[in-house]
Amino acid sequence: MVTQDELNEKGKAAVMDFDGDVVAEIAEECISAGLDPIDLIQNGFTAGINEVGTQFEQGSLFLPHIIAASEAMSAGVEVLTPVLENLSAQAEDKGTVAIGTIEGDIHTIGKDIVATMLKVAGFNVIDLGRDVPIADFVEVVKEKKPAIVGSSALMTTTMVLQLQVEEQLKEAGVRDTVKTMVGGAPVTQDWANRIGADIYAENASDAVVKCKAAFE
Ligand code: HCB
Repeated sequence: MVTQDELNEKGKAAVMDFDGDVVAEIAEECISAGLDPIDLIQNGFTAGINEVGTQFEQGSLFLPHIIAASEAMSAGVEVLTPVLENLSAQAEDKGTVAIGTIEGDIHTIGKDIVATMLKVAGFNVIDLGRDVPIADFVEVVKEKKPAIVGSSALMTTTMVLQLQVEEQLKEAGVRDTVKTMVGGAPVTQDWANRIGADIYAENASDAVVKCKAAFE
């Protein structure tokens, strides 16, 4: 019987091989072996895509490789999503979180994982999508009154727009009605402190823990 660590290693390798069919098979294996899909996403698939990102940065891989790796990862996440949604149906209602990838940024994988994990934990999630105009973050706070509004930024160039979310919420007079959460690879606790965001989440598990704490 395969162990979680072995499966995670296989998942990482398959993402790095850009092989969506094998990634999907590994996801199926996870379900049939009764292993943890969240562990596989975080410590298998995500580890693989981060390694591809590192090799891209070092110049040994190129953009088509990143596209292929993200498609391979998505094939696995797609297989695991119904299992995760089933878990979310069993969780008690914890309140509403709106989340989106910020204006100018089309990276969705991390935001989608955070959204799925929050659903699994019992939050009602409003997914704003990607490349979300700052005005839409403000609008959703006014209209839907979520307890938390989260933004995801994967680039140093788009991360700066998280400050705009803070400022435009203040200008609209609704900053005090909501907690803000920021995340994404270049985002840090220090950045969150500097812009006045309430929550910094390093990864999806951290987002769940901190969103739960915000409701207590
Ligand atoms: Co993209 N890309 N990319 N990319 N990409 C990065 C982000 C670079 C760092 C790669 C590099 O240079 N080393 C880089 C950004 C550099 C910078 O900071 N300036 C980069 C670049 C430059 C670009 C393009 C401009 C490339 C080009 O066209 N020349 C272009 C961007 C266009 C645009 O957005 N306008 C681009 C495109 C792409 C895709 C489309 C090929 C693909 C995205 C596919 C998709 O998302 N549907 C992609 C990918 C996959 C990456 C890397 C390799 C991986 C990102 C990822 O999915 N990680 C990334 C390198 C890297 O980050 N290491 C690279 C896995 C997820 C699970 O991690 O950090 O997103 P995560 O999310 C975590 C965590 O941060 C937290 O929880 C998540 C789950 O644990 N979290 C939150 C995330 N959001 C949160 C929000 C919250 O409120 C709370 C917590």
